[in-house]
Amino acid sequence: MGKVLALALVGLVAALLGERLLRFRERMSASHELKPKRLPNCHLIKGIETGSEDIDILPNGLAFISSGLKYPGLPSFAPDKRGQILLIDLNEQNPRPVEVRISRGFDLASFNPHGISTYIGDDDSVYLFVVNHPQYKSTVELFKYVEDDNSLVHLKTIKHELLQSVNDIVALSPDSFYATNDHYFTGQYLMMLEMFLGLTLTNVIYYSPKEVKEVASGFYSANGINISPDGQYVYVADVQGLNIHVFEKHANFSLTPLKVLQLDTLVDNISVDPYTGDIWVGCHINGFKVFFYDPEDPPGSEVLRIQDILSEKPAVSQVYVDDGSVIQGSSVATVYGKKLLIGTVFHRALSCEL
Ligand SMILES: [Ca+2]
Ligand SMILES: [Ca+2]
Repeated sequence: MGKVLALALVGLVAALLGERLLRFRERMSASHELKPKRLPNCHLIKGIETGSEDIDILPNGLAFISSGLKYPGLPSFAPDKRGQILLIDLNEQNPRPVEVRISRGFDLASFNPHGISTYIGDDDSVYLFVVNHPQYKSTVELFKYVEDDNSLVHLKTIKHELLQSVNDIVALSPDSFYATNDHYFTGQYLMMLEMFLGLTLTNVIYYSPKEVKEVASGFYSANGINISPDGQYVYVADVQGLNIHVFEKHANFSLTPLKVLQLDTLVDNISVDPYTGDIWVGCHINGFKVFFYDPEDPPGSEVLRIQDILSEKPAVSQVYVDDGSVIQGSSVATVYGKKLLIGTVFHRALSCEL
């Protein structure tokens, strides 16, 4: 009798694990392949070889790029090299990225930048918010950009117990923002278990020096976040939910869920065209290929443009697809006029003409 019970128990556990594995493969789009879809005028940006996870472009065409992310479970081509913020001027014909100098006193050796967001103050000061993972922890670094000598003056490091595993941020003022947490747990093994089990414990946090609060929750893994040009709507990518959540923003910074746009790709960072309001996203076609990196069969890249997301029928167009032979693991896509920039978690960056 004991043997029968033990066998039944083993069978039950195996069935449960099998079911979880199946769901996990679905959330990672593990069998997903796409045919390449190229744009006519694209070139790899020289000097970016180890990631361009997030890109944010100022209205004058200066683009900040976070490069060199080290993240549990994800590949890195330069695991011992510190991260950096690069800048390119998109008004130039063939812009070359330059590293932005960071003011003294900031711990550059452990700099591990992830999501970024710019904010222009009333006096035209440019602020750069950077998600940082020194020693794999999460902080938000606030900088002021000084164009005259291409430097970032470090203003403060923000740490908070609600900001435990930050992926991306969107600035709301010179010292407040929304941030996404992509995991509830910290530490590589618990993070992987959380992903495998498909727990929906991640959230969006509002941070200001006076108040810190959760404003949205229930995501498998909240990732990119951005805001509509009129500041009324907030978009959040749930990378493992394969979707984008739209929220209405209120005066007290709370968020009300409006709708979810379901896609069949793993959406990473979200950019918003300041003139048209169109949403541009860098996506992972197949999450397994990103996490279980094989240089012989690398992850591809996909860029989507979403128009009229608030309407009954948003238009989703697939703008660019690569099988990984050109660019691997796209995490962001953003436009400046007719230029499209595609950034990646750990690989290169591509500039295309639309
Ligand atoms: Ca961002
Ligand atoms: Ca991201």
